Amino acid sequence: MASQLSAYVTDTAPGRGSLRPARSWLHSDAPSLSLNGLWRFRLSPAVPATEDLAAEGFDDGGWDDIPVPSHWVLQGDGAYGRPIYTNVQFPFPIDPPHVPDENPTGDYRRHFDLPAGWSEAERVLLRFDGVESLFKVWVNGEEIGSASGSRLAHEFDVTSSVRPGGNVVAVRVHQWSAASYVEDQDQWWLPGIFRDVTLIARPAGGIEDVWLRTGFENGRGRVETEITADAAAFPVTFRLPELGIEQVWATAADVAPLEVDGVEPWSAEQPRLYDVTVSTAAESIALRAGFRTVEIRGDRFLVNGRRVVFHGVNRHETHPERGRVFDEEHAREDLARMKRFNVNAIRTSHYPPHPRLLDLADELGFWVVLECDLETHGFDKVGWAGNPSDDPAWREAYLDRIRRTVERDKNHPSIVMWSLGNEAGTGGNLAAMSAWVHARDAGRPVHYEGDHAGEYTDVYSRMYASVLETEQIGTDGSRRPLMNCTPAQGARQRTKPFLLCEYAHAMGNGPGALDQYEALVHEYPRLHGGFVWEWRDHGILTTAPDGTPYYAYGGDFGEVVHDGNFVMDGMLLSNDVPTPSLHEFKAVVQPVRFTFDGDDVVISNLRHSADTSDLRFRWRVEHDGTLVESGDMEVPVVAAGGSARMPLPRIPVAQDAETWLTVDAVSAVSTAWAPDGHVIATAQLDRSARRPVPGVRPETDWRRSDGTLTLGIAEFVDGALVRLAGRTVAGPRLELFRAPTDNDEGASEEVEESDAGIAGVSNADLWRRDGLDRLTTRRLSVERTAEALRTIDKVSAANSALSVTVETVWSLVGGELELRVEIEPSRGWLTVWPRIGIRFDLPDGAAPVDGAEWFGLGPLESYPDSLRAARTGRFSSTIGDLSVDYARPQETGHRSQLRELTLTSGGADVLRIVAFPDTRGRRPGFTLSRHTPQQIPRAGHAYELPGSATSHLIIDAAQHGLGSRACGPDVWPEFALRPEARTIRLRIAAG
Ligand code: IPT
Repeated sequence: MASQLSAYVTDTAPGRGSLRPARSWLHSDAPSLSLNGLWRFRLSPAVPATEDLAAEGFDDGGWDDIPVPSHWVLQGDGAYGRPIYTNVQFPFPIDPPHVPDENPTGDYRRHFDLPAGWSEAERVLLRFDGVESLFKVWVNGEEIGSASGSRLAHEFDVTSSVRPGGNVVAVRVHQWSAASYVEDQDQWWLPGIFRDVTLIARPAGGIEDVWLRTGFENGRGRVETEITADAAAFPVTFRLPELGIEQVWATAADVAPLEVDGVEPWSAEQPRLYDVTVSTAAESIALRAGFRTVEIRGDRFLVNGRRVVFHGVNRHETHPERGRVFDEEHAREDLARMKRFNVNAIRTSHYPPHPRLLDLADELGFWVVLECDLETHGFDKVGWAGNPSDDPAWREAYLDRIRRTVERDKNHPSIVMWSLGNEAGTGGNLAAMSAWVHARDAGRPVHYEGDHAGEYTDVYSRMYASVLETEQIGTDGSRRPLMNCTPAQGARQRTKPFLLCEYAHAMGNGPGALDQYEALVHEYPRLHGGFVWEWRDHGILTTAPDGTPYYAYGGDFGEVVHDGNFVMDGMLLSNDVPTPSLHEFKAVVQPVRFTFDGDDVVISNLRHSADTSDLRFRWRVEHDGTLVESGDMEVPVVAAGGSARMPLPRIPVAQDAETWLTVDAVSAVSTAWAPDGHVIATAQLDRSARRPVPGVRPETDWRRSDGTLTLGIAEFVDGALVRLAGRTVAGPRLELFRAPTDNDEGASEEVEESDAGIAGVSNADLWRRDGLDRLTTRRLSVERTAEALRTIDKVSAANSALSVTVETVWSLVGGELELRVEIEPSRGWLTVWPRIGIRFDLPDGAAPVDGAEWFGLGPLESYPDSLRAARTGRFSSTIGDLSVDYARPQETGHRSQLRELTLTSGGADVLRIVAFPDTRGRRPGFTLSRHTPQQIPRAGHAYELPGSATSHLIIDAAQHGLGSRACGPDVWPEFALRPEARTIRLRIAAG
């Protein structure tokens, strides 16, 4: 018995028993019965020796109740084990196709009544839309069959096992199986029956399957209908009521393509759908047809004859409480949010989502790359030895997976490409999958990134290619061979459309350089954009020992092997809050662009096919961030790909303030995803009159001093600032450290472009090596004049001969307090620096500093390589809202290009700071936080940060860029901060 069990758990055969062939997930009027709900449940830590659950009269009274669909590790508060997160690593020994005896096994049982009238059904099917990872089914004690393919649908024929009245169904689910070797996606392992279970009555004379293959060419629609039904099911009627089409096909031989006049095409921008029914006397199927033709012409990927640019995201199915259990309302809101942030494409990484998601994608409008449930990444560890992708024993399993993928979702106009899977090496089984797709669906190309040499796929795809490499792919030059390709293979790849199936790793604070990638897409038409990795963090809501709720990542559930917070790499936090990177993405890919040219603005419509008739254009003028005038701009309708040159409104220019014009393109109509007035694109124009920066007053009569004095609102003791405007203050002290971002901690080999990093060593390690997080100070001198105080410090770290000289000059200038700090590194610093700043500590007195108002870039944080979402204006925020709750605490909150800052307490002004640009016009940024850069990295989660009674203000002359090195390229050289001399100059006044 035991050996039989283990054979079944480790068999690579995808299913056995009365499994039906894959077919579309259809909306039919044939009767069905949802078996979702409470089931009886028992978890065993290993595969039980018996199949006692199967017996009809088995007493499951001692079992628990569990909801279906769900993952058992997310139920019962730990009673059924905990989630495991690994990226590439297998959480079990690499011993394919075997899995350990310690194989958590969930037994499920439930009763159901066969609805009256079902005895007339020709067939009764039992459908599972998703079970992780291998399961076996019994009905009324009879073994029905087994299947694997966690994110794929399986239908069993249970006709001869069901009976009128009461029935019992039993399911045994194993967490691990041979299938786990080909389901090694970077995500939580979440076992259980996690999608719907449905009993389906199939009527005699029903429609087994239908496929509407639609096209749109030369202004005409076309639909080719493929019907799978018995001959006796005919006649079949095709109806498209909106266009008055009703076509009856008497026999299967009569089924013919229909040419449809007067249709509007489907696109991600204008997702025009037509209701269709396909019916026999016994059954009617409702479909929503979208007319579009997908085509590759040369190195162009076209839909309806026009080039598509993917402004896409990788979307996993993940929810902080439900895991991969689908929630339609949440998914719809998530997709609506994508639309609001200018996302136009989804790659379903790395498996088919719940089938309803594709209905939503059709309806809301996305270009979808639908990916098969396949990844064998863990074989990388053993040099891909034994990789199932090239092992004939696995061929049928691979083919079964792609058939189930394509057949289930083939009716969706949103799907414009099939993807064989992710990170599964390469091999004959992938080529066989591709051949199967080509034979089955000539209407959509095949994608698989791992086909580096382009032997069996239709598009060229890469992940995390640097900006330089991406540019090289766009050109025809063969100066540098393409990665993993011989020159000939590279030449072949360049004949195909290119896309980045993953880029811009959005882990923690970052990524940078989104705008650089976007610029390439418009320069090189072969480049078709890509899919940011990834849409959202996968945090699981749990509680800290003290009861504080938080979003868990790898290691938080005591996993034996795990990959930490690598699962927190989305543009959306686990609690649905968009991070600044999503705002940056929205700004970078905005489909309408503005170019200012003299007194004109050129408005370009970069959309695929929609004109601008759904938009209106607004403008406003601000003086130092205060609104002075606004209006609407009359813009003629601009066709897709076209542009219009419009005169700018008259701009009142202030002499004593900055003058900025802002133009917005906003929706003029409300849509399924945003109300009218929703901003889709923005640009700003600086029309400020030049104003000189006051010169530095030279001081000459410096004399040594004990440094205890008062200068206006500033009080000093022994050369150290102790109070400002009566409030206790410490500082300024040199701050070169930032709490390392996940990108700063990245140690990829890709550093050649930044020329400051070391391959395989993270910048954060170099900073810690150099002691940037533990700087100490030696005061060299304290001097004063009648109205000024000067200190000179040498700042350096233990066991380092490198240093920075800091000259600090406080002075009264016309009664106003001015601070000038000259920062000058010694020779010999080799790495980049995270920041060049000065820090003030403001301990909480009776009225703690708890907010800021500023004129500068905002409203969100920005960094040198992520500035596009930031605009110049006047903003305010509480101290808490200045920081982003990244899953692992790290650098956050930097606001660039500061002009004026007011620190507030309970809404009242406390200190006002004016920041001057330096002599090269560079402006500082600021950060106001409850924690220092040294405290933040000691916490693995926000709840671990100590309570703080101090506010810390850092004024940075400069910050290092963000880059994408957590998984991809380092910071682009232009935005990398090298040690250099800098000046910070501030005027400070009481609030
Ligand atoms: C890439 C994976 O395809 C994706 O699933 C995810 O793990 C991502 O990395 C990192 O978050 S593969 C990697 C080798 C680039």
